[in-house]
Amino acid sequence: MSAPVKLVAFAAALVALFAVGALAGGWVDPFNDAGADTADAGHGERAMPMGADHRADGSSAAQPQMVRGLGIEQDGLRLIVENPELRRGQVETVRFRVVDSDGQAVRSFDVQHTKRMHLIVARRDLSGFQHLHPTMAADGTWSASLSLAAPGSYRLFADFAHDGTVETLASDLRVDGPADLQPLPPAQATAVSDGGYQVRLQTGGVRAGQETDLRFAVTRAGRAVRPEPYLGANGHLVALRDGDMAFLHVHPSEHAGSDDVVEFMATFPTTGRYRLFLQFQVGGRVQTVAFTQEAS
Ligand SMILES: [Cu+2]
Repeated sequence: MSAPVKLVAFAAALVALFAVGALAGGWVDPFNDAGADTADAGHGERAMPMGADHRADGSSAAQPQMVRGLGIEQDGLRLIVENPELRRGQVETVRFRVVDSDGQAVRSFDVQHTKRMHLIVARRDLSGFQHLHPTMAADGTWSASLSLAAPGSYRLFADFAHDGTVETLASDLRVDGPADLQPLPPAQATAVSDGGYQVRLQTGGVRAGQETDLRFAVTRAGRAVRPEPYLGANGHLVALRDGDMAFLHVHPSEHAGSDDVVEFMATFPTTGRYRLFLQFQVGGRVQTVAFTQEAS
């Protein structure tokens, strides 16, 4: 072996050792091409494109985010609502877009629960829940018809997945006028949906920070009702925290669909009160029913 070839081999061995060490230490920087400039490895500027490192970091983190929807920005994505002032009782078109860190409208969204965008609206007192599926124009602007019957401050949640990461961004909507704000209803095991179905919530007591099984049984006139498929499951659940409207991560239970019970898993991050909005479909019509849930 000539001297230069030996040197190259030595350098390559060093690079390999470095890579093994980095892997063993659980630290891998995919943007630092170790072969390109070994003298500089680990020093100087390292280009870390916004968002690109998120999944690598997120998957090694202890937990997926337990709450989302507390702000207009997350992971370099920002929600812009074009017309946050709506007139009371009027059917209006609410328009919004999601922009990246360069201010460019995002136009590629992943399908999540059969849709590319889920739009959730609720008043600050956790009343007036709506769940809509807006349509996107070619320029990335989403629009949906929305009517808010009562004055007050509302939260608009854009719930979507982009590049494999689920995001919930939220911004305020306002309807001018004297708001008749409602206290949060007390926790009760049964509630009636807007279409007259009786729903019973079964939990074995909810402890903050522990994953909880939420089982909903639907009946009509005393007979069990099996909901139809809705958004790729047998029901859809949104859970909002009283106080800051944090949007909880909820997912259907693994044994969902095994019987007439609509079942979800959720972790309530803190003690306090939450409002659960369950939607299910019967006879082609979506039913909405709400529960107050306390976590201790
Ligand atoms: Cu939806």
